[in-house]
Amino acid sequence: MGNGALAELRTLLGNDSVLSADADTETYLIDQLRNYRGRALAVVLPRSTEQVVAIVGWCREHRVAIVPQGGNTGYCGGATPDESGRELVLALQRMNRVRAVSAADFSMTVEAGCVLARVQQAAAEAGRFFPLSLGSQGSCQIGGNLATNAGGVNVLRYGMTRDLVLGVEAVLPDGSIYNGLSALRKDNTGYNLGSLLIGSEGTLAVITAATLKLWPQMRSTATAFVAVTSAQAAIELLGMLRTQVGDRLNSFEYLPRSAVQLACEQFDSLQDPFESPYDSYLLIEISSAGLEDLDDLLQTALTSDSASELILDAVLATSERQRQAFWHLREKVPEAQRRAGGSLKYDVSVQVSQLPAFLAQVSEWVTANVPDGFLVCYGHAGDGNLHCNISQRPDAPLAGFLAREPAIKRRVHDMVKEFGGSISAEHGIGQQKVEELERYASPVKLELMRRLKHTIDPLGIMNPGKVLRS
Ligand code: FAD
Ligand code: 2HG
Ligand code: ZN
Repeated sequence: MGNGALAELRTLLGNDSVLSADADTETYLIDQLRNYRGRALAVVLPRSTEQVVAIVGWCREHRVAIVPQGGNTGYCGGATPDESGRELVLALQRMNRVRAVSAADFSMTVEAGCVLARVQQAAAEAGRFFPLSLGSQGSCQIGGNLATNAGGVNVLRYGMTRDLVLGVEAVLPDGSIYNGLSALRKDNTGYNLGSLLIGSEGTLAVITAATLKLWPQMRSTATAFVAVTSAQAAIELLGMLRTQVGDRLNSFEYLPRSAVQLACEQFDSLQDPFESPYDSYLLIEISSAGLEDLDDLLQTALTSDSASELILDAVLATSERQRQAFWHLREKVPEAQRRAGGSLKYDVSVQVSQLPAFLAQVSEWVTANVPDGFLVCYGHAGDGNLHCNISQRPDAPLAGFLAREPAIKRRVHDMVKEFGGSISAEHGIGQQKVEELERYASPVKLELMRRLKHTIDPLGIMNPGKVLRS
């Protein structure tokens, strides 16, 4: 690649939109977990869909691969270029306009580079609610959320990102613009192409904008931190609550003692809600668009005779401050794990009813086979999604712990398979799980995925080596 080609790109986009000096590109070339580091020809920062079209045209002409990047908070290395130095990182941060909010349609259209927290805020300013909520919402972008089909803490009620999207605008590898932006609630005119792009992790197109579904703003909320007798009790309580509070149940998060203890040890600002330690905790939240006494509803549900048998202790948040404290305790767990040393991460799901048996089996296996680590298996229990993570013991050497990763991964993923679960519940495949997908997905699914990829991206310029082997 000669300097002339890069100069052409600068002419197309303007000098300040093409970064190539090491000091300017550094943060784009490494993932947030610091598992992947790549090199790139340059990082480009388009301001409009038309500029994305120009970049894709340039890439086709020069046979340069594109790595789309949002907030770079992904867990699987999907936004990190390879080590060749020949790929182009296309970062969407400057495409951050809220194009329209329609309170009447309960919809909004936003550019891909809008940070998720900004999307939530714009919806709230219009008296509406956008329910996608993740620990990374201050940095991840809506385009990245679509590209990974992100989950988070409200999936139980509202679904994954795919369920929150009405339409997508994207630039395809041939340079054409697919404009599926629309606030229509019903549209059965052929294949749902937007849905195909959601979850495609930058391997089929650059998502440039999306029309999102909005909901009424919540006016009543109740939040409880609950200690339960076991994971089995947690799932029984989930069933009871769903029948008693119905669709008001947003979040049902599971935390084992190891997660609560780790978070409290690593952050002085965090406090254990209880005086005595318990083995298993839940963070439960219900909300309603109406004015209702939800504290009373939740309290009644948690103190019924059948619920009392499952619950050891419970605290209802009596203020917004206490509610935030419960949520901080939950959302600081990933960072606490990072601060505490090495950790191995497995984002898996099983059917909700199988979660206790799965957890028991993983726990037993880790205790018996990973003496230098301990299980910190927490997450979105209401969706059957556990972050089945293993932290390094403080006195264990890091290198030895990490060296065991391939064997640990194989056993954890085999267990997931035996339970009929998924080896990637919400974080995607990226470059991290390409071989795992090949191993566990059905040949029919893989072949269809390869054919779709080849049809849409015959030159293989969209994020090669991610999701599927290039
Ligand atoms: P990036 O990391 O930049 O990119 C992710 C993938 O999407 C890459 O393959 C990239 O090429 C592609 N991509 C990005 N933008 C575009 C675009 N516009 N067009 C095409 N492709 C694109 N995830 C969850 O699902 N649930 C959680 O609860 C959750 N909690 C988290 C908590 C923390 C503290 C952190 C650090 C991460 C968490 N994540 C969670 C993971 C991550 O935030 C999500 O995967 C998020 O959706 C990634 O968005 P991003 O903008 O950072 O994307
Ligand atoms: C969460 O639910 C995120 O907190 C991160 O998905 C999980 O760090 C992890 O393993
Ligand atoms: Zn999660």
